[in-house]
Amino acid sequence: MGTSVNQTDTGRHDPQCLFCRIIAGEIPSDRVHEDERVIAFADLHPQAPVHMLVVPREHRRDVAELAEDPELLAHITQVAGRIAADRADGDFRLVFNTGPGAGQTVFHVHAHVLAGGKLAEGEL
Ligand code: D5M
Repeated sequence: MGTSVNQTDTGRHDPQCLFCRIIAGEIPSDRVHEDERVIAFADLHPQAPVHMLVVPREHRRDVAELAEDPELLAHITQVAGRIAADRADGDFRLVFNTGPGAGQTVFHVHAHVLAGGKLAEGEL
């Protein structure tokens, strides 16, 4: 109902969301992969030699919400593996910060793909 352009509630696109704006091409990013369901781009503050974010095109808040679409979640893990194989030795760490207490700062779900060296344990 209504004509609001803010479609957060539909789970599709939020014009206020940083990653929705990157997906729409309104904010530049260093894209390394894109397909019908996800895009992947370089993290602005890399924590590893290879640090990419895999982001579904549809706006969903976090991985708990993403779990409603297991195929999409599986697709994200496959894209992450391909990035690690193409850009590093195939080993990778996949991190979904979920909630402010866990360090999530952008509330459009994204998988951090960290690869390209011996990864230290600790905070992302
Ligand atoms: O991760 C959010 C991540 O998003 C954090 O590692 C920085 C990154 N970031 C923020 N702005 C940009 C832009 N414009 N391009 C690329 N990467 C960006 P979180 O898990 O939510 O803390």
